[in-house]
Amino acid sequence: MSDRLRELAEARSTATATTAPTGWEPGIKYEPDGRRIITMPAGPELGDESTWRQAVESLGTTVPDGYRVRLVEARFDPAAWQRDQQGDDATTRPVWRYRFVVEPAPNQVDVEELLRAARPPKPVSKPTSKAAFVFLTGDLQLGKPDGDGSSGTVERFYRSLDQAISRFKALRKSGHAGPAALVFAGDCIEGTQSQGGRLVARLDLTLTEQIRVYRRLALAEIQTFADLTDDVTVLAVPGNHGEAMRVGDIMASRYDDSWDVEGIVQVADVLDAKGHTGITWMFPGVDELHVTAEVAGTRLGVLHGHQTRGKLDTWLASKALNREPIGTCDIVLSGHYHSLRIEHLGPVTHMRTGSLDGGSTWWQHRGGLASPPAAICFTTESGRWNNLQIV
Ligand SMILES: [Mn+2]
Repeated sequence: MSDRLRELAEARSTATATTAPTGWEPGIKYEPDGRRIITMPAGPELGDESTWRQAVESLGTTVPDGYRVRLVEARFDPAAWQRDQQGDDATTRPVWRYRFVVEPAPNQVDVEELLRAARPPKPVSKPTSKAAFVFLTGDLQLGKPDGDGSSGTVERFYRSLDQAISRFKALRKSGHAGPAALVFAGDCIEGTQSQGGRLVARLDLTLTEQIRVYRRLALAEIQTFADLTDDVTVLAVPGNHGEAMRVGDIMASRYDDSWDVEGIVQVADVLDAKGHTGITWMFPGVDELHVTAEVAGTRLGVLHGHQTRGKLDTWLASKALNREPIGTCDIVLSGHYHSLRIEHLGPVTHMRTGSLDGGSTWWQHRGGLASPPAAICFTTESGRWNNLQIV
């Protein structure tokens, strides 16, 4: 690299083109929009992108923070007249001419960046308890502007996550928790499909921004727990707001075609690529809306809740009658209604998380009550639960 740099510096300081084709006169042109077009003097061939900046700066211009150097044109001249030093005879030799633009760098948000944010697994100490710590969040509706909007939602999520992590650390230390189950109960983004698409006029994040923020929040959560225990199960289900496509305000795709799930699948892919092969990922099957998993000997069922139309008990009874696994769960976890509920339905415990969004202006105008935000954590083993905390 230093050789390359020296070569570049020398070329800039000693070689001066005696003639330049029209339009290739060396110089810096300042554009009204802040960009600079830089036409380099003839010189040797430049290397990759890393050499462009030095080449441009050798002309005495600087590349400000947040700007990039982009190559816009290169031209090879096989027999240009060159004079190496003042007073020397000019000779012909092959040269390159380059034109660069110095311009604001776009905000690059891509999988590469996500991969850099993701870390390989760390060694963790052996758990002292078989009981699993469960952390349930839902209804972030990222992109929804109501109340303090998406920025408030992100603050609330991190506050709940921090409390959950502190709780998990304390329970682990005191021998009351080992594995972790992280549950995403749906409606994590506001989406663009609900309410006949009318909500797009109010969004404070675009659809891709909603998904990007969601997957980064999920990455922060899952990675933090994966740093603390080598036994992590992640469960995610579709909500109504996460539906990928509606036509005429009715779901027009498969039931599993959901951004609520896809956001977590993206995190799964990234963490897999980073070597986190020990995480168990539980997503609904084809055309399914709910998921079940056995965690520490407890049968957990997760659904968003919109499919029950407010009658979870009869919905579960039908599932039991139909001999579907969620009808025989010990604990059922849900969201959707934006208000906390913990209830016994016979032998089953139903825990419904509150929302983490900024409230609902629509609901309040209808005379609805605004419940406090909430996420839930508890421990479970062999069908029973303990250590419930609202965070
Ligand atoms: Mn919902």
